[in-house]
Amino acid sequence: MPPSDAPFNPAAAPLDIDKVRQQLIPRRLGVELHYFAELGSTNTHARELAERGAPEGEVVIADAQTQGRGRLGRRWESPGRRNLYFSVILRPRLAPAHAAQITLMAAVALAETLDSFIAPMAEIKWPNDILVGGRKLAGVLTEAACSADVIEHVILGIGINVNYRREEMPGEIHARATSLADLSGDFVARENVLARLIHALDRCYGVLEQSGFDALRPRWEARFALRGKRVRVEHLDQWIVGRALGIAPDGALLVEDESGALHNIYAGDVIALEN
Ligand code: BT5
Repeated sequence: MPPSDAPFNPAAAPLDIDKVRQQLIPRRLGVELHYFAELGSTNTHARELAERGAPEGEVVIADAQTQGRGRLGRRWESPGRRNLYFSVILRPRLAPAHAAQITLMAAVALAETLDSFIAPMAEIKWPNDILVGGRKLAGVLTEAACSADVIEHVILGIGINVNYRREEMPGEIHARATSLADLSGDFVARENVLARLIHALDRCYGVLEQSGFDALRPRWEARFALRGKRVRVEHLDQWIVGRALGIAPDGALLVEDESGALHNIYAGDVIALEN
C-alpha cells in the first residue's frame, strides 16, 4: 500500500515543534527551543549548552533518547515519538543548599498541568515522581553545577509518558507506569502538553524566585501522595523508617521515626510500607 493510503497514526508522527512555538508567549522559560529527532540524553546536551554559556530559559527537546536517565544512573525508558523528553537550562538565584527546591517546584507545575489532560488527580511522590493511581506518569531529574557558594546552572530534565501504551512498556516498568493516553483513553497531542507545561514552569519558577518555596508549599502538599503513611527512606547506604508528615518550609521531607524523633530529609528514595 503506498504511504499516502496508510491510516494516519498521530502517535507515530514526529513532534511538531512549530506548533509548540506558536502556543508559547516566550517569557523567561522557552526563549529558545532546540529540537532533535534523537539524543543520548536531553540533560547531557543541555548541560553542554549551559557550560558554553547558554542563557537561562533555553529548552532542549528530543523525540527519542538512547541514554535517557533517572537519578543515580537509572534508566529512563525513552521510545521515539510517543512521549516528552526535555530539559530546561536554569540559572537560579538560590543558595546551593536550596537547589532541590527546583525539583519540588517542577513537580507542582507538572502535576497541575497533567491534571488538565486526565480525570484522576496527579499526585507527587517526594521528591521527583508524578503518580496517578500509584503508577508513575512522569519523572524529574534535576542536575546542578555549583561553584563556591553559587549555583552556576541547574538542568531541569522532565520525562512524561504521553502516548506510551502499557502494552508497549518493558517488563521492568509495565506494572508500575502509566501514560496520559492510558489514563484518558485517547491520543494526546504532545505539543499542547509541552507548551502548557513550559508556561506553568515559567510561573512556578517566578514564584519560587520571588517568594521562596514556602509560597508553593500548599500546592505541593495538596498533592502529597505519602502523607501520614509509614515509609522507608533510603539514601545511598543509609535508611530510616517512620511516618511521612509533610514537607518543611525549605522543601525537606519531614519523617517522624518510631521513637518520635523528627528528621528533615533532603535526598533519597521513599518506599511506602504497609501501615
Ligand atoms: C526519574 O528518576 O524519575 C527521573 C526521570 C527523568 C527523565 C528525563 S527525560 C528528559 C531528561 N533527560 C534525561 O536523560 N532524563 C530526563 P528516578 O526517580 O530515578 O526513576 C527511575 C526509575 O523509573 C527507573 O529505575 C524505572 O523503574 C522507572 N522508569 C524508567 N522509565 C520509565 C518511564 N518511561 N515511565 C515510568 N517509569 C519509568
